[in-house]
Parts: sequence; structure tokens; C-alpha cells
Amino acid sequence: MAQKVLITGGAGFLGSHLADELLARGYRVLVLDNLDPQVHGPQPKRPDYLDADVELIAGDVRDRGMVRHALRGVDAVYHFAAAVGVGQSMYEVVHYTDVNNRGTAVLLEALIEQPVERLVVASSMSLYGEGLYRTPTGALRTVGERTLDQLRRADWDWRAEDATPLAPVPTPESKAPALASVYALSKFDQERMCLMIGRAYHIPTVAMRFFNAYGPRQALSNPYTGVLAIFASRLLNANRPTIFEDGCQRRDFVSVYDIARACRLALETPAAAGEVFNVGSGNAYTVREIAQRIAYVLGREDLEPEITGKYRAGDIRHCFADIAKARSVLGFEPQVSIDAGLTELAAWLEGQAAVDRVAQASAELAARGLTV
Ligand code: UD2
Repeated sequence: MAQKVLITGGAGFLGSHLADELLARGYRVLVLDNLDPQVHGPQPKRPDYLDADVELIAGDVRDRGMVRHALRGVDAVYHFAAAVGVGQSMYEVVHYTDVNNRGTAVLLEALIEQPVERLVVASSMSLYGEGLYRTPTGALRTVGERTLDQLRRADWDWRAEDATPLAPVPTPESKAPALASVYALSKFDQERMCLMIGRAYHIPTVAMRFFNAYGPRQALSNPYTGVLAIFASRLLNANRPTIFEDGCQRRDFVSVYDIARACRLALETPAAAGEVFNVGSGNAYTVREIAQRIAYVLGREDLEPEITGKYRAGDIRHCFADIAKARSVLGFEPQVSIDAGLTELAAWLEGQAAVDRVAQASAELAARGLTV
């Protein structure tokens, strides 16, 4: 009998792609998801994109009874259920702590009673804060948070004490966390709690630190979606993308398909137990480069990005992944190039707009009594 895998939060962006990846490899997939209206809309229902072979339980990971029920007959668990807005976590503190921290605690208590062969938890690059830097003499450096004064002066980049520029380098898992949001704190908490309980109760556990994920099914209704989808949506609506700072900040944009593959490998690789892995593309692009590439794939290079010089408080300057560990231990190799990934994202976004218009048109017809 094929292994049965539970994905909490499996109706969401990352979880549903993981479900596809697992089903394609012959696993049976069960999803526990509360179909949060912020992600799934005001009248939540099973998302159309969720594969018909996925067994869906609509329920909350904070509900003990529901979690116990979902764990019956399950061989492995992916814990992806979480509230995911960095900015929002700074005012909905109770909600984020409740869903992310307590939700994980409830799941872990249930797992102590009903252990599984593997637990994989979704963590985030946000817990690094700024990425790792190198001085001109080659020494590695960690930095803190840029001050508001510095940002007001449009002094974007990090420098050493003697004013020489610091160069960003790929960030490895060993970089100490620098938790700058309730969200980042909750992700760190989730990964530590899972690894700790996993170790104590012999549940082989793996934590995956995702970098900037993108791809079809990104929750566009969620105002906290990433820069790629924001730029693409602006271009599709004939608006110029708006770039903060000078656009030279760098990130690691990783395709959701590569994330799904890395997560499957975390299930199938015995040596991954007890470990933490960065999941990125291994490439870094500036926000400017990204704006250009999206405009190119959409054929809207006429809509040049507007470089505002404004800034978002709490933004980091650079962070991109060192994926050497995932490569060597998991045998992970990113397969989706940025151009292929963006082309697909853009095609999907165009389809989304069409669907929205269709829904609106149908509603209008219905309101006028023109449809049955
Ligand atoms: C945040 C989260 C990360 C994940 C991600 C969503 C942190 C440290 N991390 O990462 O965990 O949730 O969001 O993919 O907060 N930008 C523009 N114009 C725009 C929007 C963004 O220039 O219209 C810039 C922004 O200032 C930043 C970069 O694009 O420098 C990336 O922004 P983001 O919100 O996509 O992601 P990031 O890295 O802040």
C-alpha cells in the first residue's frame, strides 16, 4: 500500500503543489486546511486547482480532535498550515502566534500520541533578517537592521566601519537568525519546536527554509503576496511597476515546482532527519532585473518601472540562499529557470484576470435575472 501523507495547509499555494508532486510519485495525499478566507476568498470552498485525488478535510490545525482524526493511518506529515504575512504579523500578533505557534504545538501533541515516520515543517528565509556579507578583506560579516535615518538619507547599502562596501554573499543555514517580525519569530519557533519534539520522540523531522517562492496559485487576494506577482499584475493592468529603494536589492526567487521537489526529497532522504535546509534557486536577482524580465515576458517593456526611492520599514537589503547543503544531502537541483518560471506565472495571471471578469460578468447577469 502506498504511503499516506498528511499536508496541513495543503490547499494553499505551496501545499497544493506539493500534493501534486507527491501524487505523481504514487503517494496518497490527505490535506487538513481551514480554507482561510484571506487566501480562499469570502465564501471558501475546495479550490479548483486541488487535484481530485487529494482527500480534503476542512478543519483547523488548532483543533485537537480534528488533528487526531486527520492523523489516523498517516505515515508522514508536512506542516504547512500558517498565517504568512510579515507586515500583518506586526499588528495581528495574537492571531499569528495562535495559528503558527499554538497550531504547531497542537499538532506536535497529537504526534506524540500518534507518531509518524517523518515530519517536514515549512520555515522561512525571513528568520535570517539580512543575509550574510563579506568585507573587502574576505571576512564574513553579519549585520543588523538599517536605521530609519539611514533609509531617509537613501543610504541603502551596508558598509564596514571604515566605509568600505560590504558585499552580499549566499546565506547558509548556519547564519544566526535575526528575527525582525512576529512572523519570522513564529517560523523559527515552529521549526525549533518540531525538531525538538521530533528528536525527543524519535520522529525524524526536517525543516525547510523557503526563499521567495513564486508560481501559479499564489494567493493574489492576499495583500501580502510577493513582488513578482505584484509587478506582473501591474503590467497586465497597463501600470508601471513601482520599485522601492534603488532597485538594486537582491533576492532569491524560487519556483514553487522546485520547492515541491525539495520537499519530496526531504521525505525520501534518510540523512535529512534532524536537519534544516535552505530552499532557493541558488541565483540572486535585483528587483530592477526582475522588473525588466517580467516586462519582457509580458511584452510590456514600454512600461518602464518607476524607481521611487521610497522604502518599506523593516525591509532587508539583500538575502539569497546558499543551497549547497540541500544539493549535497537531498540531491536537490533547481530545474525551473527564472525566465521559464516568469513566463508561466504571467500566463497564469492573465488567466486569473479572465476568470475574475467571467465571475463578475456572470454575477451581473444573475443579478439582472439573465441567467438561470
Ligand atoms: C517577504 C518575507 C518572506 C516572504 C516574502 C513573500 C521578509 C524578510 N520576508 O520577503 O518571508 O513572505 O515576503 O514572497 O519580510 N518591492 C518593490 N516594489 C513592490 C513590492 C516589493 O520594489 O511593489 C521590493 C521590496 O522592497 C523588497 C523586494 O521587492 O526589496 C522583495 O519584496 P517582497 O515583499 O516580495 O519579499 P521580501 O523579500 O520582503
